[in-house]
Amino acid sequence: MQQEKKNDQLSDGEESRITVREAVVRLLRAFGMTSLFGNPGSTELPMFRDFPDDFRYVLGLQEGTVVGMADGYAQATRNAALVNLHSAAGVGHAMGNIFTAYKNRTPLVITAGQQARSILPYEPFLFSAQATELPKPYVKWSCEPARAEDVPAAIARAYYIAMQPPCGPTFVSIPVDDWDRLTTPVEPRLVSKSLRADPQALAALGDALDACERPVFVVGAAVDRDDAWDEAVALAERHNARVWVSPMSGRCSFPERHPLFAGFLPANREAIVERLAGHDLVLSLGAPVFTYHVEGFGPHIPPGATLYQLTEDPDFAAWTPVGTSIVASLRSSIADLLARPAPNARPLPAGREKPGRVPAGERISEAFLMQTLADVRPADSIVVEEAPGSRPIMQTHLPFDRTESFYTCSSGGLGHGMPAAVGVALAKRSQRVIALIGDGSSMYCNQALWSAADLDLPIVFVIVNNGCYAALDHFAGVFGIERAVGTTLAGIDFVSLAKGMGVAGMRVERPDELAPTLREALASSRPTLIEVMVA
Ligand SMILES: Cc1ncc(C[n+]2csc(CCOP(=O)(O)OP(=O)(O)O)c2C)c(N)n1
Repeated sequence: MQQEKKNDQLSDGEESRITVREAVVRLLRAFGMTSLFGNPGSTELPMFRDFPDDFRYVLGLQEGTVVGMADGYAQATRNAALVNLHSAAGVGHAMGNIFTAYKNRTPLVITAGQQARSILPYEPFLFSAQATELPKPYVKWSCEPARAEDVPAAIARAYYIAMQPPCGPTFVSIPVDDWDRLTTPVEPRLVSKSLRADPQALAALGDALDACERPVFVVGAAVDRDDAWDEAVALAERHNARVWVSPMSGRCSFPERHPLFAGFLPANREAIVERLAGHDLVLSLGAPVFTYHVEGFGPHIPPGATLYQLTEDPDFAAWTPVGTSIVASLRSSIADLLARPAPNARPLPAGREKPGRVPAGERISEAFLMQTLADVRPADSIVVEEAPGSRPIMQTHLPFDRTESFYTCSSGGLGHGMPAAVGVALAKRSQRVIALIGDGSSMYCNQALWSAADLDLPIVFVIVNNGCYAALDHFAGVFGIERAVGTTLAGIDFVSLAKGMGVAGMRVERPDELAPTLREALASSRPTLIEVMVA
């Protein structure tokens, strides 16, 4: 009797049943996720048995590269990107860039293959034990649905969670036999994302801003990510506040040639307090307070200053050690602050000192390289950077002053920049993308070169070849180490490497060759790698 009832229920809506694959394809289409970044294996093949004509498979030749490309694409399109990885080993390879996507707050829906449900008890070849645990804690949500029928609903949930600020990667492990099972379609829904600030808390911040005498702002990646660039500039101008960039910010969130721009905060507690000294109010916009790279002691902000933090990230708010945190969307909160009556005018504070012109010299210096890039790059070009030792020099000589013009990883995990440049270029076909990469960093996910050639993306890869891990040699001093081991990497021929991957390669050794070579590469319709031998 009970069995009969169950069968009746199962037949309910039978006529509307479709395969799990079809239900997932419909959802992905509705979410605008028709580019699939992947590297396939046997456990993933049935996912796209009949690959839809309106979908694009973006092949990466190693899973770190796959996730890095998806990260760049998601950031540049402001929508979650879809990733498909091979069961356990593929997820393992991807882990470094999953960590980075988590720190970048990049929305990704990551699917991974799993062995067929019926053979899971027998430890089958290529299966993933505890599949949902493997990417933790660097995914916001992880699931292997209990039934094949539940896969589409899991994909929908993964998408909404990935897109909810703070955005980030989510993970769905899918047994290979699920795709041909029948299920009922899942309708896409509107899940609103904006977090409006508590009006009382925001009014208190507004009052404090109006009443203070020497305000300073610290901007983080979330300003650019939340499309709050214009609002942040307007708020700084209204209060004549100096503006620093938070340590290790992954995006450019304030025009670096603006008279109020002060510079980049180092990831060091005492040095931050020193830079912010003399201000009576510190307003952190879309940034952690603060990201430290070295041990430090004493206060986190200068004595006498009050800190306010406006962040979309409840976790940032929770671990911030001092002051008042308001969890809310950046753009709407800053707009609300701008809607208040204008405060009394304050004097314009001193801006950042302009760097002098760098002479060409006998050999190419990193400063000369950055200056030349600033001279020749198109105004609307985008730079994706992963050149750790060169970064302070870039910050001095290669300024950015537009929204969505600069990307780097917020995690410090190398292997993001090269593939992220491919993802950004795929999303922004009308703009030039320059990947500025250290020689050491370029070796972590250099399969990205092949993808750039495969996708015919005219990216200019600039390899800063100093023959070593300079950042580590510098950092050794923090620990009182005179000579670090394992930091020399001479003997790599980057031009041959590029050519082997289908990318044009050129080497530049003389300062006078630099600008013409960069111009030629920027004019090319194909990807080019320029190996710059720096002193
Ligand atoms: C995945 C990963 N492995 C190792 C490191 C440690 N690390 C930090 S900087 C660096 C050197 C990078 O070398 P390169 O790209 O040549 O830049 P340079 O330091 O010479 O400017 C290394 C190995 C890291 N950050 N991430």
